[in-house]
Parts: sequence; C-alpha cells; structure tokens
Amino acid sequence: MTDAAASPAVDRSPLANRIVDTLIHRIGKDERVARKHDWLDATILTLRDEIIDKWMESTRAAHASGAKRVYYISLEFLIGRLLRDALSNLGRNAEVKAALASLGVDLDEIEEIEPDAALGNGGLGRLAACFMESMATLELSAYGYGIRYVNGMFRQRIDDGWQVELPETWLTHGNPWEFERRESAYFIGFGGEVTSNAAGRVDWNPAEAVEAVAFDTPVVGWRGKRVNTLRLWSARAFDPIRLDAFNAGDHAGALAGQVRAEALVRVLYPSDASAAGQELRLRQEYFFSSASIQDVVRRHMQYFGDIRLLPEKAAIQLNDTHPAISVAELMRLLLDHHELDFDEAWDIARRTFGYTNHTLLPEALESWPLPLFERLLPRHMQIVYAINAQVLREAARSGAADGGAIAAISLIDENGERRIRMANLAFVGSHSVNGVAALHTELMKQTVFADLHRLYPDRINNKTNGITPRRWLMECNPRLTSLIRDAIGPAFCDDAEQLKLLESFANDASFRERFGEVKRSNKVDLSNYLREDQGLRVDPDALFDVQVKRIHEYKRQLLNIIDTVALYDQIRSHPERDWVPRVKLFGGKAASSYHNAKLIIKLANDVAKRINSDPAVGGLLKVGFIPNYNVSLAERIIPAADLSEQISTAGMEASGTGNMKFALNGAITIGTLDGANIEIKDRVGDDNIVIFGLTADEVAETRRAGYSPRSIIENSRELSQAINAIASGVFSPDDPGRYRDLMSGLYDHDWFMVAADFDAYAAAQRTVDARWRDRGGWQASAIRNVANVGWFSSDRTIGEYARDIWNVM
Ligand code: 26V
Repeated sequence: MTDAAASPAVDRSPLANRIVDTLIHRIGKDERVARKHDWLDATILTLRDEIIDKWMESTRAAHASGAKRVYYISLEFLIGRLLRDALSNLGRNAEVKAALASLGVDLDEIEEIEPDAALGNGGLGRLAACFMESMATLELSAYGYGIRYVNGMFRQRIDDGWQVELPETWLTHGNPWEFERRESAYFIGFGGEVTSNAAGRVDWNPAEAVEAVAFDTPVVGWRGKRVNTLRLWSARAFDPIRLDAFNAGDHAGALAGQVRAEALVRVLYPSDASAAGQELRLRQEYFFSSASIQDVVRRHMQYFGDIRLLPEKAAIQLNDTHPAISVAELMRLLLDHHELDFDEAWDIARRTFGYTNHTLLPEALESWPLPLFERLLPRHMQIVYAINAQVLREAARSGAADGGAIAAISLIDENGERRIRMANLAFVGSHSVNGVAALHTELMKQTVFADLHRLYPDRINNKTNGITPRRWLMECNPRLTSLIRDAIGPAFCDDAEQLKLLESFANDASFRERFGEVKRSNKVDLSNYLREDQGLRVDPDALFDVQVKRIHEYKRQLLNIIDTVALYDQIRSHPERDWVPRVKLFGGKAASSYHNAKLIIKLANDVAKRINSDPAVGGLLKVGFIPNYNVSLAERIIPAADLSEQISTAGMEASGTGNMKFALNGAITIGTLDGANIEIKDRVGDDNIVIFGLTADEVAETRRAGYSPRSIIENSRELSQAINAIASGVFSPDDPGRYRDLMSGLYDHDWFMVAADFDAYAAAQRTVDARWRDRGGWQASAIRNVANVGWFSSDRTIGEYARDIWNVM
C-alpha cells in the first residue's frame, strides 16, 4: 500500500474508519498487509451493513402494508458484479472512492477484481437481473428465486482459436454479498410411491430427499429507495455423512448422499446429451421450483393465514418453462396439504401464475419423457393428468377444437415416445402468457400456441423487454452520462424517457463533437484492453463493428464472418479505393455440445489470424474474437461500439436486449426486422438504423415455396467466392477441410437463410460505410438513437407487468 495507508487515522473519514474496522474485525487483516481482495471484501461488507438497514425497512414496510408480493422464478440470474451497481444506486460512489483513496486503495481497481455472478447463459438470465433491479426501483415488494450454482456459466478460453470450457469458480473465496438462511430450509422429495386412503387423502412417500437451503442477496433499487431479495437455493443432504459406512472404511460411499445433493446445484445446464444429464436437469427444475413454492406458501400463510387469498397476495411469474413444474407443485400443496378440492385449487393456481415465453425455436421447447417424469415425480404425474383432463374437457366444450387441435393442446405429446410438454403446462396454469417483443408475441399466437390461443384468446399478451439504464448507461458509460447531464439536466436519471430532450442536440455541431469525443475515449479504453489482454492492436479511429452475444446459427455470426471475408477479398483486389477502416469484433460462448457454434468460433479466429497478419490490408480491416464474453466485458465493449450487429434470421430472435444496450450507448444498429429491432426502428426512425433482409413473413414464405440456396450462392459472385475460399481452406491451411461441411450446409439447406440475406447485408454494410464518411451525420444519428430508446428501460417493462399481469400498481 502507498503512504496514504500509513497516514494517521485521525485524518480519515468515519467511512474510511468503518472500512478499516471491517477489515480488521471481519476479514482479520491488518491494513498494512491487506491485499486487494481483502479491501474488496471489507468495502462490500461495510456497504452491506448499510444496505441491511434499508433491507429490513423494506421488509417491515411490506408487512405493514399487507401489499401483494411478486415472485420472479428463474433458473438464471445473470447478475455480473454488484459493487459498482450498489454504490451507484445508493449514491455513494464519490464518498467511498474518496474514503478508499485516503487508505491508499483505488476503488476502480478493486471493482475490477470482483468476480461476475454468472448464473445465466444470455438474454434470459440478464433480463431477470435487470428486472430485479427495476422491481426494487419501482418499489415493488418482489423476490427473485433461483439456484445458487457453485460453478455457473463456464469460463471460455480460446486455445488456438478453439473454445475450451473451464469451470467458473466465483465462490472460491466466499461471497460477501450473501446471507445463508438456515431457518429457511425445505424438504424436497424425489421418486417413491403415492398412496391414497378411502377418504381420498393422497400421500406421497418419496424414495429420496434433499434439503434446500436459502442464500439471500440484497438487490438495491435506484436511489436506494427499496432493497429486495434474490433468494438462491443450495442443496444439502439430510445426512451429510453416513458414519457407519465411513467407519466401516467406505469413505467415498459414506459421502455419496452429499455428493448427489451437491450435483443438483453444481452447474447451469448440465449437458442433456445423456439420460443422466436429462434427469439431473429435471431434478434441478423441481428442486428449485418446489423450494420456491413452499417458501411462497409459507410466507403467505404466516402473514395472511388463508390460502384462498393467495392470488390476491402473491403473483408468481415463471421465467420461461424451466420453473413450469411450479404449477403442479402448487397444486400438490393445495390439494394434499391444504386439502382444497381440485376446482378450487386450479382456480387459485391459475390466478397466481403468469408465464413468459422467450423462444419459439422447437429444439428449445422443453418436454420430458413421460417415464422419467413419472418415476421422479409420481404425484405430479397424477396432477398433470388431472389438469390435462380438465383442459381437454374445456376444449371439447368450447367446440373450437377438432382432433388436431386437441392433440396440440394436450399436456402430453403422443407423437412417438410420450412426453410432457412444459410450455403447455405453463400456459394452461397461468392467467397471463406473454411474449417479449411485439413480433414474437404475434408469432406465438400464429405458431406454437395457435390452438391454445384459440381456446384462451385473452391470455397471450406482449411485454417488450427492457434493460436497466442504471447498469447499461450510467454505470458502464460515465462519460456519456455526464455529457447528457450537462446537456439536458438530471431528469433522465429517474425517467429514461426524458432522454428525448437530447433529440434537439443532434443538430448542434458542438454537442456532436463532444459526443464523438466521448465515444472515442471509450474506444481508446477498449483498444487498450484488447492490446493488454490479447495483444490485439486496433485503431480507435476505425469504425468499431461489434457482434457480441451467444454463438448460435440463428444469430448468424456466420453471415457477418462471410461478409468480412468478402470485404477482405475486395480490399485486396482494390486497395486504391476509399475503404472505411473497420474493426470487426466478435464475442460469445457456444453451448459445449453445439458443434457448429464451436466451429464458427474457430472460423472467426482463423479469419482474424489471416486478415490481421496480411500487410495488404494495412490498417483497413482488423478482426478480433474477445474471449469469455460476460456481463463485465459487455460493460466495457458496448460503450465503445459504433455499429451494433443484430442480424438474426427474421422470426427467430424473440427480442434481443443487446440491441437496446448498444443503441442506448450511441451505436447504430445494422439489423433485420426481427424481435425488438422492429420496435427500435419505430422509435429511432428509419434514417437512424440500417435495416436489411427478408422479413419474418418472407422467411416463412420462402421456406414454404421451397428455398434453394445453391442457385442464390451461384448467382452471387461475392458470396460464392467467400464461401469457396473458406471451404477450400484459405483460412485453415493447417486443416484445409475444416470448414467443408459447414460451407456445404449453406449450399444444401441453409436453414438460417444466410445466402438469401447475403447480398442485402453486404449492400447494407456499404450504406454504413457511406454514412460513416459523413461524420456529422453519423454522430447525429447516434445521438438520435440515445434520445429515443429510453422507452426500452426495464422500468417501463416492469411497470407493464405490474399493471397488466401482477395487478400491483
Ligand atoms: C435455448 C436453447 C437451448 C437448446 C438449444 C437451442 C436453444 C436455443 C435458444 C434457447 C433460448 C432459450 C431462451 C432464451 O434465452 N431466450 C432469449 O430471451 C431473451 C430475453 O427475453 C431474448 O431477448 C432473446 O431474444 C431470447 O433468445
């Protein structure tokens, strides 16, 4: 530590003294020997003490008012780091920074070593995290329920261009934010038998059981007005060790129960390639659903004493189908523990639950083999049959459903091996079913849920996603935030739609210039990171063209890479032309069993290697793949982007939320008419976004009419040259056949319509070049993006859920 650390304690602020006191008494370190992570923990614990007071106040207020509570159940919460978020929302940033500085500690440095809580994959998990923050900001009495994964999302390393997955060990050094709640522990049973007596009383005797234990993390809303709870469940064996077995010498066997329990909370998305993996995933889902529903019912009974009041006092939102088994679990508690009759229980369940759908991709719609479901959850199987009978009776009565419709509505898929359809269970068990962008909601009605929609025409509604402007503007982009504040005052900090006031500054040349300087400084920061972290040198004056998100064929990183290859080819052929210097950045993780996605990562790296070392392109084109894309990297990358790639095959991206984050930070979108891109376009205006490609209707029509990518490829010289170069090994001289199958897939089926959209995409990129050359015009467009995307604040989204679904506002 520096000299400041040795300065006499009398000069220090009370806050600095509290931090030192925490360091000594709770971390057990003297300030002279304390390391960065000790200071990090001491700072968090000191802040947490203050948060606890507000937390308790919030809890007391909820009790006193008897307010309805909202429960957001999600298998994923992609929280990222919490220190900066908490400091900023509490308005304590400057004070804590100064206190630490007086101790010779740099706040920025310790913020950087806080591990990311990476308990999610991508958009769905990050949405849950934004929603938690907005619910606290809107002062709703809300709880998040999830799993406290020991390892969470894997860490991605790139070895010779290939993705390698490593376990993320975010809990190794403890987690100063959380509180273990020993008193909130629940019995979670699996398997066994169901018996019923003459009086109709049903008894489930599970063959095995684990204990769910709660860990609570405080969630601070903007201006610290309210602190809510994120409750994550961990698993414990009832008998952590079988002493008899241990003493008899079977040391591993004696611990098997604990190992089995811990497997439940080890990783997010255990590979479902094996039957054991599938079973683990269903166990996880039941484990956290059961614990959460038991906790909701316990709290409700404690405060209100009458289970019939549950729908008036609790709203439970199912984040996708992962917690859909909650519907059957609540029914089980109502029927078997509270002894309600089926009709009354079913009415209570439906009025309590809401379900949000996040994807229409058939391979992502969950269903469980019936034999597995029955073996693991025999009582729930009976309940699912009873629900199904009720729903099919309603369908028959309605007269609206023919045989085909009945088969589609059924909770049981009878095509081939019988399977339980979790989306149908969630749908029928909820009074509200929502999509996450206008187009997505329309497509839900027309496709996967068409028959259920005819039966329950008022149930499907839209809630376009949002992002929290605290994390995704104020915290990640302090330069832009202060520029905006100087221009329009601070009102946008409390109401993101006030950003509209910036619109008139789009024509102000001096503002445009300052806006450009902010962007440039952010790009310099990112360039420094890329150089230091990966040895990649990029020019901050080039156009930063960024595609960061999960790697998936429907998101079409391949379209971007092929266009990059085509551009490379053109620059080499016509070096004399006035090319716009570009830096193409990619980042994202591929599911570990997703072969093509992993190959696309390798391709991006191979293309980067070749282009970056080719003196013929000079500084005109640079390509980078940024390893281990996560929330913290997003906070670094997004403020530095000029161009945001949102190029999914139309109809396939439910919403996207990265698109909103980029626009809010002054990047211009190049995108298809898909997901929330459409609503972004409606708000920023056609002149301030670059749209290309087939619409969702055209994609469907093209498929119906019989799509033949081969002729399209053969008719596009640029496209066929780029594909052939990749296929023939130009970018993989060490293994020339590496991309042969990936490329021949484009000729043969091209399910994601890369070929169909290629020429339009390439032309759109040249439009981008033209706009970039008019720097004032570019800046004006970027400013108009910032000014018009305040509507995509998750405060607006949560306001709509609260009003239309939860009935709490
Ligand atoms: C999951 C899977 C798992 C099996 C393999 C294929 C596959 C494909 C997609 C998914 C997505 C699961 C749900 C999800 O994360 N949806 C995302 O939710 C975001 C928040 O609503 C939304 O912005 C994204 O568009 C949507 O993809």
